[in-house]
Amino acid sequence: MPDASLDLPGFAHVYSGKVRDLYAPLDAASGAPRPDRLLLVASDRISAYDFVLDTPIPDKGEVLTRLSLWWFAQLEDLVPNHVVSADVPDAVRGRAVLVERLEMLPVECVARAYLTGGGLEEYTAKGAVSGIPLPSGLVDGDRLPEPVFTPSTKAPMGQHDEPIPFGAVEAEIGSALAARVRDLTVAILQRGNEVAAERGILLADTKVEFGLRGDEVVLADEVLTPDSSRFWPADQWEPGHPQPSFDKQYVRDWLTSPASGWSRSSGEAPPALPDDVVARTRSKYVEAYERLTGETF
Ligand code: PZK
Repeated sequence: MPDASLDLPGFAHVYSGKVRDLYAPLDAASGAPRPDRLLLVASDRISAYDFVLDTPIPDKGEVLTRLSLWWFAQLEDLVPNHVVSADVPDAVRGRAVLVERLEMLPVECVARAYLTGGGLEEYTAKGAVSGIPLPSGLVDGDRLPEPVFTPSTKAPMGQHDEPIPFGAVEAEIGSALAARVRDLTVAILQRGNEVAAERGILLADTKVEFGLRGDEVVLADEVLTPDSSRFWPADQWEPGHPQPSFDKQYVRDWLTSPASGWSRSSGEAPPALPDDVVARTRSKYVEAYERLTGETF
C-alpha cells in the first residue's frame, strides 16, 4: 500500500508509517543492510481524520522534505541533527534524506505555545496540561502564558499517542536526559515561532523526535513541517474556535461537506478527492514552504 512497493536498488525496506517510509542502504560489498544509516522517504500521501487518503497530493513529499532540511539548518546552533545527505536515488530525489541511524528515545516530544487539540482536551478536563496548571478561562487557540512541554507515548501505528507526565519521561530515560529533551523541544518551538513570526505565521505546537549518538542528543525525523506541527496564518488568528489548518483545511472541509457523501462517524474509508481540492491543497503546502523559507519551491 505505501511506497514500500517502491523498488529502490541498493536499499531494503525497513518500515512504513502513514505517509513516510524507511529504508536501509545495503552495503555494496556484502549486500547486508548498513547498521549506521537509514533512508527517510516522504511520500505524497496525506492523512485526514485518521485515514490515509487514496488521493496523493503532488509534490507534498518534496515540499515537506525541503522544509524539514531548511529548518534543520535554522536550528543547527541549538541542536545537532541526523542528516547525512540529500544525495539519494533518482526515484526519490527531492523527497528523501539519508540519515544517521540513532538509538531513538521512546518518547514523542511535544511543545505547545497555543492551546488546541489534545492540549485543549486535557486542559478542559483537568485545568492542566501534562501536569502543568494553567490559568482558568482559556479557550481554543489562546496563547499560553509560556510554552509547555507535553510529552506523549510513541503508540504503535493506528493507535493514538497518550499524553504522559514529565515524571514518566524521567522514569523512562532518566532525569538528566528528560530535562535535556524538554529544554530542546521548547527551544525548537521558540525558534520556530521567531522565524515564522517574520512571515506572518504562528506555530501553535510541534512534535519532535530525538535519538542518541553516544551520549549526545540528536534531532531526528522531520522537523517543523505541517505534518508535525500546527501552523496558523497570524492575520486570521482568533481564539474561541478551532483555527483553520494552513495545509489540510480544503481536504477537511470537503470531506465533511455534503459534496463528499462521506460521514466521519461511518467508519468507512473517505472517498477520493476532487481535482480542485488536490490542486488547492498542493498550493497551500507550497505556500507554507515559500512563506516560511522565503524561497521559491
Ligand atoms: C526512526 N522512525 C519514524 C520515520 C517511518 C518511520 N535517525 C534515525 N535512526 C533510527 N531510527 C529512526 C531515525 C529517524 N528519523 C524514525 N522510526 C525510526 C519513521 C519515517 C518513516 F516509516
